[in-house]
Amino acid sequence: MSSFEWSSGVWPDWCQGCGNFGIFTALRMALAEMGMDRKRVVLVSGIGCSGKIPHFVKATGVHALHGRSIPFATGIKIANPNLKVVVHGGDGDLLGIGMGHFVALGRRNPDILVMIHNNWVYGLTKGQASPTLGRGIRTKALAFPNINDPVNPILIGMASGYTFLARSYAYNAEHLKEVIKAGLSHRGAGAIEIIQPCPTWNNIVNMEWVAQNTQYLSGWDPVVASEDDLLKKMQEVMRLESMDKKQLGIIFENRFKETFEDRLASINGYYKDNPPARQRIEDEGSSLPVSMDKTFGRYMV
Ligand SMILES: Cc1ncc(C[n+]2csc(CCOP(=O)(O)OP(=O)(O)O)c2C)c(N)n1
Ligand code: SF4
Ligand SMILES: [Mg+2]
Repeated sequence: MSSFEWSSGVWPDWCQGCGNFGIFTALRMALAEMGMDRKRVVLVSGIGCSGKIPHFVKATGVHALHGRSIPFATGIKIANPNLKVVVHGGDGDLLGIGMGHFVALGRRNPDILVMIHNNWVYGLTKGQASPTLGRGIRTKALAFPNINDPVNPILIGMASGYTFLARSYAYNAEHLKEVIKAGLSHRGAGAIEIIQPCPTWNNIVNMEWVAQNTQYLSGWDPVVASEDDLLKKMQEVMRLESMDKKQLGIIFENRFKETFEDRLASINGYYKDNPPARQRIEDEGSSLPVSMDKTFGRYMV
C-alpha cells in the first residue's frame, strides 16, 4: 500500500497549518515504507484534536475515552499479540488525565508505540494550559502566564520503564517518519514526543520557536549496550534532557527488558500459540459458550 492508500478517505478537519497534518503524513509514509499489513495495524486514540487520527487512516481504529487509550490498547495487545498497536493522544490526554496509564505502560513494557501530539495546550477545548506548558508562558487563551512547571514526557517515560523514547517535530515529516519506523521496529513500550504546532491556540510554539529551541541529535548513541550499562545511559539521557534546547531524534533504546507478552507467556504456556483472540467461539456454525472469566481471568495482574 502506498502512503496515499493508507488514507481512509475521511476528510481531516484540523485547522489550517495544524501540526497534526504532518503527523498524519509521516505515519502513512512510515506504514507504507515498512510494507505493513493494514489488517495487523490498530490505532487507538484518546479525545482531543489528536484523537481524530484513526478516522483518517485506513487501518482498524478505536477512538476511545479521554485519557483511556492506553488501557484499550493494552487489552487489544493482550488479546492478540500479533497486532501492531499504536496509541495517539494529546499532551492533555496522555500526560494529564491519562498519566497513570502512561506510567503503567512503561512498567509492563508491552509492544505498543505511543505517539504524544505535544502542542502544550488542550486544543479541542479551546487552548487551556496542558501539563507540558512551561512556567511563565502565556498562550493566547490564558488570562495569566502559566504558574505550573511542565512535565518532560521523555524523563517520565524513562523513569516508568519505557524501552524506546524519541522526540520529533510534526513539520519535519521526513524526520518523524524515520523515528516512527524505528519505534514500530522496536519490541516493547515506546513513546515518541512530537512537537506539534497548534497555530490556533499556541502562538508561542511556531517555526521560529522550534528553530531556536530544538536541535537534531548527532553522534548520540541511544542504545543501552548491556544490562550493566542501563544506569549509565539513563544518567546520560538526564544530562541530554537538561540542556536548554530540546533534542530531536531517538533518545533511548533498551533491548534487554522482557515484554509484557513474554511475561504472560511465562505464566501461561498456551499464551503464545493460543492467545484469547485465537480461541474458538464457534463449532460448525454453532456458537460455543464463551466464559470471559476463563479466557481473560488468568491474565489479570
Ligand atoms: C472525562 C473527560 N474530561 C474532559 C473532557 C474534555 N476534553 C476533551 S479533549 C480535552 C483535552 C484535549 O487536549 P489534548 O489531550 O492535549 O489534545 P489536543 O486537542 O490538544 O490534541 C478535554 C479536557 C472529556 N472529553 N472527557
Ligand atoms: S485547535 Fe490546534 S490542535 Fe486542534 S486542529 Fe486546530 S490547530 Fe490543530
Ligand atoms: Mg494538546
